[in-house]
Amino acid sequence: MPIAQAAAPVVLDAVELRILHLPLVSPFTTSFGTETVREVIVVRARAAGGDGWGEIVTQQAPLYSSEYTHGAWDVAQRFLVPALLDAASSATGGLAPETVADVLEPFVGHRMVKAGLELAVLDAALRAEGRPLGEYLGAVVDRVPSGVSVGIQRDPAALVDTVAGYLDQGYVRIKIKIKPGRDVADTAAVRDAFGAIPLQVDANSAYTLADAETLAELDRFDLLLIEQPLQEDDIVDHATLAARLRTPICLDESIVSAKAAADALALRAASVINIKAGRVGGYLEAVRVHDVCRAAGIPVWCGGMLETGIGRAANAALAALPGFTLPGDVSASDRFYARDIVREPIVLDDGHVRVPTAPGIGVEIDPVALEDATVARVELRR
Ligand code: SMG
Ligand code: MG
Repeated sequence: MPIAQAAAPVVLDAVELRILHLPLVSPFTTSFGTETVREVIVVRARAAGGDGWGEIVTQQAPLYSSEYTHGAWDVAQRFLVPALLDAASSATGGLAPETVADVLEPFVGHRMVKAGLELAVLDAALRAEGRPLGEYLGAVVDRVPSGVSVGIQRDPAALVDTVAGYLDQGYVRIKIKIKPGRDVADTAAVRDAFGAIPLQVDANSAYTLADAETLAELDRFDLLLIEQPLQEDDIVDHATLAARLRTPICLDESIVSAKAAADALALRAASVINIKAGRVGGYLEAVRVHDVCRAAGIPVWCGGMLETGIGRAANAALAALPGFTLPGDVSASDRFYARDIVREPIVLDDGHVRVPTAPGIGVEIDPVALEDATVARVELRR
């Protein structure tokens, strides 16, 4: 469903950007590398009716996608924030959150930056109106099932130990990262140790069609899905692979818009879609991806980008939409961080995460935690 009731326009006085460094509780290894500190940008929209918060989910290096933090930092200050401030001045009567994407549209790409800016404006608008983000986006449940994404470990035995810890905490679905040479044995170890738990794997683009035989070996594990086995642009190859595997293919990196989702479905390149607001340019485009998939009968789930409490709260709201029929990577704050930057860290309750009900994203920033994590700060005005 499209957004039922638009939000009121926001007049922006300034936009504050901060680069944060947040240490991870344990290293996170994927097919493209290991992270020990999350480098992320937090956005504060300083609006006449009060502040709004957003998060730009780029990583330190362009390994997951072409976006990266210092590129985001530059393009935001040089192009995107000035355009936003111009469009949202008192002279224009302010800017409705639903038109942020139109204002930023002339600038090609940089979707994670656009998503973070849009969320900050949306949060400011909804807080001023006293409306929770979940209600605004069309949430139909008050809590969402929580899955966890488990990085590649030293060996399959270490992976089994790590997964056991998350199952003890109550996570209802396990996703393990795989890469060539760390796929079949790792998956077999988890299946053997824990039986018929909901299990899926994520390759982060590490394979080519030449690996189809190896990937077909995963069929015997009855996985929920295999996520993004091939490169971002390999839509036709994904369709070829999908025809050869019994395991459903889910696309993550490839789905950068609702149009990309519609195209991938038309080509039968995927039968499940991972939705991340950052990757598609915002929560409003994420709702449109959801709508495309729901109309096509394609299940979706909410992906994660190691968000702080800001993005994590917003993801819980998004994951409460009716098409999100699979558990998402919407885990508790303490999955990644010893200390979150919000006053109400996201917690696990019986394997679920609560959809915030307070206005806007529904969490308050902890100013001391924010300040302690800040390594760079800039404020832009008209
Ligand atoms: O936030 O729980 C989370 C992370 C989930 O695995 C996760 N994200 O490809 O889906 C993915 C990755 C992208 C970030 S990897 C550094
Ligand atoms: Mg992924």
